[in-house]
Amino acid sequence: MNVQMKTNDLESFWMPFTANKQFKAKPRLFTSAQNMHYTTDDGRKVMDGTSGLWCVNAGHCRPKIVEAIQKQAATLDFAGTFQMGHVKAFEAASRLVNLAPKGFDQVFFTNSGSESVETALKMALAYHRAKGNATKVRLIGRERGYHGVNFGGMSVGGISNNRKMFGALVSGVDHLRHTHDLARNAFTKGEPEHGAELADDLERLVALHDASTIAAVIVEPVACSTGVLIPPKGYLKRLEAICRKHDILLIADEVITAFGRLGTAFGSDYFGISPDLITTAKGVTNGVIPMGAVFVKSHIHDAFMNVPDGAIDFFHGYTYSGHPIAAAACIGTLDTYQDEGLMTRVNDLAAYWEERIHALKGLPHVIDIRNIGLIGAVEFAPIPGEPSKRAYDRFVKCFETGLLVRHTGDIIALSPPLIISKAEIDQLFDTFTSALKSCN
Ligand code: PXG
Repeated sequence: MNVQMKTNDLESFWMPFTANKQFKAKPRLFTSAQNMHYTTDDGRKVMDGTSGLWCVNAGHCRPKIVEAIQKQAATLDFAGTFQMGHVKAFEAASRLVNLAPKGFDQVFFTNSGSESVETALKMALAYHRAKGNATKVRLIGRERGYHGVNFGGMSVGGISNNRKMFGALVSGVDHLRHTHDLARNAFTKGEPEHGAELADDLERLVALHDASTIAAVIVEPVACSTGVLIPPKGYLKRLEAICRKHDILLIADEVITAFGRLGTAFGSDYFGISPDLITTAKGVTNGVIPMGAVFVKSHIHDAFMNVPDGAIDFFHGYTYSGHPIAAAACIGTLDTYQDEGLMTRVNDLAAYWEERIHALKGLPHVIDIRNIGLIGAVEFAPIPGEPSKRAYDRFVKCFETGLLVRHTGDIIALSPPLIISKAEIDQLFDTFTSALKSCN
């Protein structure tokens, strides 16, 4: 720690999803960033192997985004969007809609992935009610799913550590089985062969609850936070077909998979599905300013518009929905994505990425390697009695030797900015390999 940080109090900030005591005893701090790299408080460069927290898709401190924010802050710092408006929010929305899959003609702004999820779940309930199907109230998530930390998202989420401390959660929620199957699919390159039939689990829940009570199913196209579970071939299309059959809305939670991570603007494009609602955040503004966006198919939006003149159509929104600086950041981000072809750049990198990550097979304790687009994960055999220590030790080793990775349980996830070069992919895996070889 340098002198300046020593004078700062690390106690006051109760850090999220962090082992606070452990961290504050030996902190890891960044002070600046540029393109593919962070700089630490002791002046070391650390390659960003995770796009911050899966959000900095265009790399750090990119000029068009920085300029857009600076200019906006000096021009119109805040204007609300309840019964008022400002041009940047409308411009950002129409730019986003232009990038979206066919049929998504409206965007509802939030400030995070968690808020996008709450918004989409509320839209699903209110949609069915508006259509005269007020009994459709159940929400279906999936085991090991992550949909943020607010009550709706936590309830449809399927990670037990995120749920167990917080009471009974939202009622009327059920979960599909997850798709992780090491016995059949370990070391698969790309989409696993086995498990499309797990989508039929939705038929089980329909048989149990009856379709007349089910409003929506929410899934991540690739379940990233839980440790990168890639959908088995055909699984998502099969799930979509069952939703259609029973008039159940399909919500694709694309907080991570949207904005080029798989080589397409949206994960739904990649997998050839057409959900009813798509939740996004993170890459909307390259992670620079908090913003989320729910993309809405026109039949959903239109069902809300059948109200008398002057009546509010959706009793929902946030003070900062469409915040001017976030909207400006979004426009600067979309310009950067466009100028640099970042929505499709992964197509040129994915094969090399796959080759390099699968070359880790055979290193100590590695029990699975998974990849899709510019996402990768390595799963380790846990140390008996010390779950997640194996991945944590490797995460710390990587940080100390110049690479930022993410660990969850005994899995390490990789998701670098989409601007990464092949030489930087080599550097990333060279550092990662050394760390894996040097830890117990
Ligand atoms: N849905 C999905 C699919 C996400 O991945 C959220 C909702 C919630 O977004 P907010 O903006 O409220 O955090 C997420 C967030 C990790 C990691 O390392 C993943 C997320 C957040 C932080 C860390 O896996 N995903």
